Amino acid sequence: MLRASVLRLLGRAGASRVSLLEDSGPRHYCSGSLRARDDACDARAYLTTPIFYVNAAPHIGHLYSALLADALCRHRRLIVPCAAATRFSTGTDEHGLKIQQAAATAGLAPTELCDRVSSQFQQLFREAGISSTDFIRTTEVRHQIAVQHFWGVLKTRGLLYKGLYEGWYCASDECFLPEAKVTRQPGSSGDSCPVSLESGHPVFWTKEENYIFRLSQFREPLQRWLRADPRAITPEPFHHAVLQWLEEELPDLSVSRKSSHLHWGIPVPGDDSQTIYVWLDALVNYLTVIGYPNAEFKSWWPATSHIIGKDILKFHAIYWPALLLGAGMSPPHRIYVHSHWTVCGQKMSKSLGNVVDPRTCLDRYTVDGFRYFLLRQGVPNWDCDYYDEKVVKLLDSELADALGGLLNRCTANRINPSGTYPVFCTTCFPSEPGLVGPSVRAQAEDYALVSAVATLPKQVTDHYDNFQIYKALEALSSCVRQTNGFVQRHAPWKLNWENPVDAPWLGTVLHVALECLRVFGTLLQPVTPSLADKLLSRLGVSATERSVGELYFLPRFYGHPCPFEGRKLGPDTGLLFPRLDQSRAWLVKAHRT
Ligand code: ME8
Repeated sequence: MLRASVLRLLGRAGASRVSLLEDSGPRHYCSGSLRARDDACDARAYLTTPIFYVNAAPHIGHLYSALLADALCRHRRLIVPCAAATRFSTGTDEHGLKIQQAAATAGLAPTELCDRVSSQFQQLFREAGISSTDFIRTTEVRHQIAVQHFWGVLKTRGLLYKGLYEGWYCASDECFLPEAKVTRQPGSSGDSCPVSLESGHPVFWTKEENYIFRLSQFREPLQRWLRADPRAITPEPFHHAVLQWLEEELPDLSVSRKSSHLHWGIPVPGDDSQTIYVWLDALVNYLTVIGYPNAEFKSWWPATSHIIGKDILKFHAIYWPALLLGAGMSPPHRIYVHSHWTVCGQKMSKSLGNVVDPRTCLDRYTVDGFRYFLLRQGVPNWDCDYYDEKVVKLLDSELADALGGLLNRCTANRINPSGTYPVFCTTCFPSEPGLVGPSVRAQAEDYALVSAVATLPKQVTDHYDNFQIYKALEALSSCVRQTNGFVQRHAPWKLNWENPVDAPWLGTVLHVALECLRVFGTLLQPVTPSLADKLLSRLGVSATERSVGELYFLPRFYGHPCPFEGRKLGPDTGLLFPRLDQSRAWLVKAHRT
């Protein structure tokens, strides 16, 4: 049996199955058993990031998209532990006028530029622990086959015609713009230059004969799709925005360019004088990865979730579903949309020279530290601002002090000399709140802590489901604070193992805190995989005991045996996360330069 809420998270396949999280047994049990691996393998989900342009090196915005997808994917794997059930693709978008021009400016052949920058993306994602199963480059032969096949299907279905296209084109955004979306800005020589109202990038007038897709036919089908599935585009404000766009007229879309202007792309089948529009080419990558046009792709489509930035919403929420419908296929299951990172209040751009290099950040803050920062601070609904001090402050307070400090308090030799998971005493901490007696030591706040941590896995899953990973981390961080409060309240360092009155309660306090840490470690795996591994290994939690299905928080409280009780802790491998503010020489230096 699988949890419906979880299946809903990332894929349509299997979504009708029964939920264990929702129908689990004891109230505080965060999960039931999740052992039906064959079933799990049937519940397929396919996650994608955008494929990134290779005109410039990756920045933190690209890494953020990949991290969101990675965290969703890793969280899903915690719940559906069958490796074959989840597919996760990323890649590079290598064709089009933008790349053709960037290569010319750099004095490189387009293939050289593509190889160089694509490998920078691959290296960054490897270093950042992005657990993708596929990396696609649109210059691969398999992709050309898929795009030309897809084109052929549209053609056969009568959805492409030749016509004269006249209008504005923005090479930076690779899109056509109506007059209403163009404004004027003073250029370098004082003359007025037409630019895109949305992106501010220059546009130029184009007039040529192209192939045109009958996009206008799809306005109503798109409206029906979105109205029938209010979560198709998540979070909701983006869903709403797309429906608003669909209120307006939807003109047909030019889907090819003259090869004499654009040679760097995939030729239109049977007409070498035209090159396929780069967005049609790019969007089909999602099908290429899963084997299209071979029938195998049907086992992953449409159980697909696209993770994208808000800048490319129109392409994914209007053009792509319309193209799919045109080709006789379903729209993707979900489109998860996030906003942008700005830097010190400004849009990140090469010309402003404020692009933040993600590899420097991974070096400075560690892979886990920077992953945690981006996912904890990034809010999909709004733009977020980046500056170095914010990273240091967050990581020092939440990872080094709160979480690392808590682990240290419960495992340090001085307080836990036997180096074990101590025994939980049901007399000191009875499952019934409000009991009084000479041995009862638990207080009302302690019951509140148990309840908060018991419900945390479900809360976290719900936040992932709603693409609000930062809220999952906020809830987790609040539970860490509560657990520190619990330890502080009972001051185990003032209790004595030698004293028969103190000892059962001392063991219980440590047991509860270690149980909380086990939940935190398990739930942090999608965000900070190495740190979570270090934490769980220190607690003596084996590799097979780390899925959400194996959590069983504080079973002794509910009258069940606890497999950890009395178990030796794992080896002490040093601080969980060393404070950063001690080693801030680079930060001070960075500000002086
Ligand atoms: O648009 N903050 O590629 P691209 C957060 N090739 N995320 C950001 C960001 C920022 N400041 N800047 C970029 C393309 N991103 C096309 C996509 S998909 C079939 C083709 C992220 O290199 C975000 O995900 O311009 C955004 O949508 C994407 O990078 C755009 O990357």
